[in-house]
Amino acid sequence: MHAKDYVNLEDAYGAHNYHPLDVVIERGEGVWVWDVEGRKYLDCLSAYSALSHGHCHPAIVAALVAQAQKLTLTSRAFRNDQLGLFYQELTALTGYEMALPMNTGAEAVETALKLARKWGYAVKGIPAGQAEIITAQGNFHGRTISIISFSTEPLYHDAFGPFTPGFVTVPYGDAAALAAALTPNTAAVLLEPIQGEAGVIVPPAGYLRAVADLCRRNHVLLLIDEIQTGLGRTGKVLASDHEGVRPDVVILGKALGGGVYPVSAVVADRAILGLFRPGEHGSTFGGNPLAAAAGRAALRVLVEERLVENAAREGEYFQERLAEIPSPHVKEVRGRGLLIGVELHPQAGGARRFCEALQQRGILCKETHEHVIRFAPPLIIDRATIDWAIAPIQDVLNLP
Ligand code: IF1
Repeated sequence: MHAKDYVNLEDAYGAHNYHPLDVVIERGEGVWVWDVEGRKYLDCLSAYSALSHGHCHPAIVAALVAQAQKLTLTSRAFRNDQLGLFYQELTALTGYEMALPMNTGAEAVETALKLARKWGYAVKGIPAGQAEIITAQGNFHGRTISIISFSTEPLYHDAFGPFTPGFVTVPYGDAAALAAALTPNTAAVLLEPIQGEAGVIVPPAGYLRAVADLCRRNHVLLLIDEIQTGLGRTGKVLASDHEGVRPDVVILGKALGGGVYPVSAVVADRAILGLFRPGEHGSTFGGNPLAAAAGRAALRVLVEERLVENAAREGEYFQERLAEIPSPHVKEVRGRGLLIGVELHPQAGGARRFCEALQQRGILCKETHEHVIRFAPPLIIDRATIDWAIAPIQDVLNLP
């Protein structure tokens, strides 16, 4: 079969809820993928940061295969020999006392929202059913009905009412606006430390610190969604670390599964995560032995291969090289570590055509919010590969 045959199959039988590039990938190894016609590409999307360890990392695949040949699933009705070790290693790396495992990022976000509401009623004393959670304009936290209820993106939101109440939205990056939105019924604030989908929006220096101080002074939980920014992506274990902020609750996903399995989790201290009682929350696959083994391998590789440090060093270099490229189309190069956005002027006609041109030159990127090209390669990327990529990127950024 040729690429077109695979495209036709997907278009004939699959829901059209995406508009993918017509590249049909057959194999991945490290930062590289190959399509069904043997063409090689540098993956600069990393499955939206789920592939921070690179494609088919040998140690992670080996851990997955070994576990898959022993025990894959028990449900949480029984215990297994991987979950406790995964908890211990995840809480040690992130510096929290407890963890709750789920599968997708959205499930972990929903878990954090339920936890915040329960804390609001049980600890803060908010009247039943009146808990408010403050979120930011431009947020992206997943696709469930409750999460899109507070999305400010019409495409994600408008067709899916009625919406879940109890959410207040404020401008991102504006601590004063957030302070003004606080009420005695505010249970929590939910933020991304950098807004990924909104176009790699880095908030003003001091914003997260100011929000953390506001939360502490007003007895409000700070929930930080590190699903895309966490686990080394921005050059720190957690993006919140750039501002010395220790959120009350951290939400993880994507790279936590090492690129081989859906693994997400919520981490927090006992005073908060200890509030869940048996039966109040759960998931068929959450914390399964295969997920826990994949998660353990992902954390082990992150530390042993010093991916956080590599993301800091190579991310700074990549961003500098991108910023040096002369181009009539580029408005701004921004980001942290290996989460980089190149914003184009509206006159450039949208980032999609540049991503298609990059594909022709062996680089796979994804546009975000029409005018931004996101560069987020696996954290294992080396200097020589970045140097190789600059010439085709410069060529594309100088298309008419
Ligand atoms: C899509 C982008 C979108 C996330 C943050 C939670 C989730 C995500 C900060 C939910 C997921 C993915 C979802 C995928 C495209 C991608 C994405 F931001 F990464 F670019 F959509 F905004 N918090 N982001 O980024 O995690 O349930 O997907 O495991 O839905 O199109 P999930």
